[in-house]
Amino acid sequence: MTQSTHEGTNNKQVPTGKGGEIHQQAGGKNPTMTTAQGAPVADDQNSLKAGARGPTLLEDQIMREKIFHFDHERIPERVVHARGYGARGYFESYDPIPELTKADLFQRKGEKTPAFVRFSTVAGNKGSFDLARDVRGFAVKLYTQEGNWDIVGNNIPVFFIQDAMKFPDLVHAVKEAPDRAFPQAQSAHDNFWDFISFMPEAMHMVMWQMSDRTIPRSFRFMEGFGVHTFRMVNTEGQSVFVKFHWKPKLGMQSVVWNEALKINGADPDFHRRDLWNAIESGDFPEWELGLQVFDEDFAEKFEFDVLDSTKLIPEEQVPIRKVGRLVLNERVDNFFAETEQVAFCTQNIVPGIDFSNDPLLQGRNFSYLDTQTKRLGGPNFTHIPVNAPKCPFAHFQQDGHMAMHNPKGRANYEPNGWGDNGGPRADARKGFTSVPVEEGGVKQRSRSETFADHYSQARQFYMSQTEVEQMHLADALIFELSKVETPAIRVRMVAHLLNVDKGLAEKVAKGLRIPDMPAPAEAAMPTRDDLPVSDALSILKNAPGTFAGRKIGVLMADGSDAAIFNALKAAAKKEKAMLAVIAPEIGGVTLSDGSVAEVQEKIDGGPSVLFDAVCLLLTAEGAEQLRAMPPARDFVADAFAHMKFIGYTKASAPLLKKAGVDQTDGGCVEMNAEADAETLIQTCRALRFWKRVP
Ligand code: HDE
Repeated sequence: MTQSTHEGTNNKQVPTGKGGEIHQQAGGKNPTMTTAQGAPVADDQNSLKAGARGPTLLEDQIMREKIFHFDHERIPERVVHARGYGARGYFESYDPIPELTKADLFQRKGEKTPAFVRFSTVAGNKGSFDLARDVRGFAVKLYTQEGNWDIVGNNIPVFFIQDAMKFPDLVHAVKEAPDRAFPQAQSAHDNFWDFISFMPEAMHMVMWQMSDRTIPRSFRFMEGFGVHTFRMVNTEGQSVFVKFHWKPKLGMQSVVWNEALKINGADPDFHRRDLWNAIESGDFPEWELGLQVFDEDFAEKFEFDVLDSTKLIPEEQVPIRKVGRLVLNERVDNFFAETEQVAFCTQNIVPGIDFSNDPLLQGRNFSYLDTQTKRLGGPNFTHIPVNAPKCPFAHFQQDGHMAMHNPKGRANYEPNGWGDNGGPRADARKGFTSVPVEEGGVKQRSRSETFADHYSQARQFYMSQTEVEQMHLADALIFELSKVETPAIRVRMVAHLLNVDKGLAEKVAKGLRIPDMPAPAEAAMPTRDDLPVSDALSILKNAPGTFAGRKIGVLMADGSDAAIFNALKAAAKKEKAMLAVIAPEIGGVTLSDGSVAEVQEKIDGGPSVLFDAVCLLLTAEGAEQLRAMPPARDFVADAFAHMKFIGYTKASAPLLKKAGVDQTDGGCVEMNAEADAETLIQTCRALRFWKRVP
């Protein structure tokens, strides 16, 4: 029998053979280096040779072991969501819901359940850049007292396809083309749009994908969704349907596309660095868990099929009930041990939670277990600390590659007659039972007719966006389709857009210079025009009204005003925002009072795209010095073009002018005195000065 309590997620302890007892890995500051077998090493610099200039000897067991291990360091990257970043934390229940579910983590107010979260992009390889226009994975592992529950979600509440059978095609289409192995980490290419143009069911997701949701400012500022309809069941056996939502405490925020392109060059690790730094500085990212709960009656009445993952239920129709919060408060000790080896499986549910018949979910329940076996090398990936439950577990599974928890005693089967030594027994009262739904039907390969409306919610999403967001969405489509080399694909996409919104289709057609408007794509059902606007679908309509968690970049040079700088630092701190100094050299700037301010970025490496707002705190000499530097001009020009709030001293005018900002506007705050620091930070609460949009 394998029975254990979990030993924690850090990997400092390694098991040895005899009896499975644990020996500490050598600790201390500078322990004697050993081989993997524990033999002390005398020389780690030179291999064993026959003479100083002679051939290296095969006998050198130490070098052979070292290189052998290095040769085997890589494991296959995830087939999708390869690039990701994880952190530890906890879920805290603050509104127990025993009436809805018997899931143990929801029973007691204030109880904390350990969690591991991994955010990811989908299409790019492990080494790709963070600001790809892409869906973000939002996968949460909750180590409950009744087993691990994985909510393997995305930052978008719907998906491209309705049936898991199409997933390999979707992924093949979006990833690099097999012949040329490019483009990397992007959907702006022929294969992707060719596939999509034949998949009307993808149009709702395409609206989300082309919106600013796919270029989040950071993981901390995005929502998460379980996507599928799940079930919850209480101790009485009563069951309801549920959809899971994660709502970021700091509100949502995205970058603009031109910014994203530049961030990828300036800091390809922008998102992972942001998460690492936030946790390191004690500014722990936080989300609330919201539930949309509904019953069979609602499911019957709802305009769309709740089993169709290309549809959502507007929050206005089924309001969200917040039941707890997720806090990320610990970085991993080792990226590979935890973030790379964490194995999320949609099949990991606990008593009180159950699946629905969503065909996408059903397919995923096979895929995740299967893929972990390949990726992590065998069936024992649950023995890896990050994947092991933190509650007691007991079963008769045994052996296999790298088995760490091995049976003790004689019993490894049941039923057995070994009494108290006979090991675990199933418990019908406590154990997982499926909701006893009656199912039946003719075996068939088909798509339910209730899945047939492909355009109505796409339209509802588009109509629910602000004017700025609609413009971004149209621009994104034009950008992506401009990268498509085959004109017929562009035309097919415009034909679909005609079923979403005529105005949108016309804008895109104009942006692509399509001379003749095609006929609308053939639709299984006409687009509904009566779905009400849902404000919850917009980012900008839900502006957080705070600059907390954001970062202001202050451009300075020798002589910059010390009093204003100190006031700005204080105002940012009060707002719980961050501040970075950018200067011509990294070694510091001497301020007006002779003090020296630390510099975080040299101007070449700290473009304004890395900050949410900027301030030009310059004297006339400083402005003159920076005016001559192209990166300083880009710093200002980009901040202005990206609708950022800009603080500036009057003396900065020559730099502003050189950067093409002839006229300041309502998004620019003049910095004459200390009090202006507070004004600037308060102004930044609006995050962008959208009125500047041309
Ligand atoms: Fe995934 N998906 N997926 N997916 N997915 C994987 O599992 C798959 C889908 C999602 O940080 C893989 O461990 C199929 C929807 C996330 O480790 C793989 C289908 C949603 C992650 C897989 C879907 C997701 C994955 C690749 C269609 C949002 C990263 C590596 C039926 C609800 C988890 C791995 C992490 C990863 C299969 C569709 C989210 C191959 C077959 C819908 C967040 O198993």
